[in-house]
Amino acid sequence: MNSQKTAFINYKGIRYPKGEMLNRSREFYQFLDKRRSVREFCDKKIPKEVINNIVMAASTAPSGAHKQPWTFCVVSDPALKQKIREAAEKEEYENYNGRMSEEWLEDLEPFGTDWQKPFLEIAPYLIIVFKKPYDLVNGQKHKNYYVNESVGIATGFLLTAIHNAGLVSLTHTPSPMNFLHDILDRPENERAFLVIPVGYPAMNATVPDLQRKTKEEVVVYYKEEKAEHGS
Ligand code: IYR
Repeated sequence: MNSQKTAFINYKGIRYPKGEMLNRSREFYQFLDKRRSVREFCDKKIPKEVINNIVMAASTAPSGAHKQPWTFCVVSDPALKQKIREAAEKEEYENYNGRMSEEWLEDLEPFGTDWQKPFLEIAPYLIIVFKKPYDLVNGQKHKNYYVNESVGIATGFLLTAIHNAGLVSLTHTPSPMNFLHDILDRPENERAFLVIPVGYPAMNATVPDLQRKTKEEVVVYYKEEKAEHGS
């Protein structure tokens, strides 16, 4: 067994006075509430350093046993984007013409999606998130833990970082997406998880007029038996 001891270092977190805490929590909620998934991008360039910061922000996510079981593949090459679009549309054509159930197609109607995915070429960057069910160290397999949860959280951080930079994104799920493994020449221990086009919205971009669930619909508070002491 390879049991290495990790040293513990002091950590105080970042503290705010109560009023500031309240303001920050409200403002952050209001800020995140402005995020929308966007399907119409413009091709305006974005500095690579911004993308790098966004990806590294995602990689700060917690993960099972701190294995960080993810790889973020960043694609801006037009030829590669075209290849990805063509392969994705081939799968999506099949999905929209027989592979998806009537109920699913009906559920998607409000979003106006179809098999065509022009955003895969128009957005200046595609970030393809890969998950790693196991690590390969000198040809040996080392299992990772809670991989979907970990990579899901990292993707949440990624979307938040994109929004924070004043950019927009889409969580795109061509299905099946194993074609990405081959096109991007990934190692055997990686599986495509999500495709995330990143950019500015198109000049006349629109999004569906959706409502988010209310507090009553998403939160359950449990009454305290006794008043809390010393808080
Ligand atoms: N992957 C398809 C279908 C699709 C599925 C869901 I669930 C969505 O929320 C949106 C689309 C596509 O990308 O069109």
